[in-house]
Amino acid sequence: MSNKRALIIVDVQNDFCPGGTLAVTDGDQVVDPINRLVASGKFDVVVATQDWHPSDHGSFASVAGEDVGTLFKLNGLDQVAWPDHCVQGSQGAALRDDLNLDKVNMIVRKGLDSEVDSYSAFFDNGKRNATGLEGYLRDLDVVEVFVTGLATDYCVRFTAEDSEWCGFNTFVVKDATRGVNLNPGDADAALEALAEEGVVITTTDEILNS
Ligand code: VGL
Ligand code: ZN
Repeated sequence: MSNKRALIIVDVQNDFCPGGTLAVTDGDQVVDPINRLVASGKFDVVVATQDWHPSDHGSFASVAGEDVGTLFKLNGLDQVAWPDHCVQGSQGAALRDDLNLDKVNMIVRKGLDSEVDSYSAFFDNGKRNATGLEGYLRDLDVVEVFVTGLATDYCVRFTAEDSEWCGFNTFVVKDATRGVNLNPGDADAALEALAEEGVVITTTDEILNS
């Protein structure tokens, strides 16, 4: 069985880029390295994810009656109150149109259940439901998973942690991610935590030159 490699492009959506409702600083800067990775031919499988919320999603500050950025409990789970973002079918939820989607094999939509947030491409935040991505990658004999996209401190982090938990050899491509940084340093702290958990932090150049 060969060591297949998957590239996961997390939530490179308009709302997480400058001009969006939950804009990540320089979020659009991940597109170029991701396109270079896609074009490199070094990945057997390419998966893109979309945060895909109903307009009454429980993580929205407007729905929860909380101020944006505050921490509250959503069905027993810690939850940050976010601005409305990535509402199903909206322009904000669309993938960036400069992202090269030609080689994308599968698109995972997550966060559809109003009652629970879903940062990871694999499971919701309570690990109650799976998206099917784990089985999809296993069926294709994927061994290595490379995670890119937005945001380092939320969906990239949770996706990488779950990938590692599923037993895939997991990498985060640092320069192909950007963080929300609700608190200064959150993105760097996320990368440090991931490294301690066994995720390899790498760069686009390192991959392209290997
Ligand atoms: C994300 C906050 C809320 C992300 C999604 O893609 O990192 N962050 N929903
Ligand atoms: Zn969301």
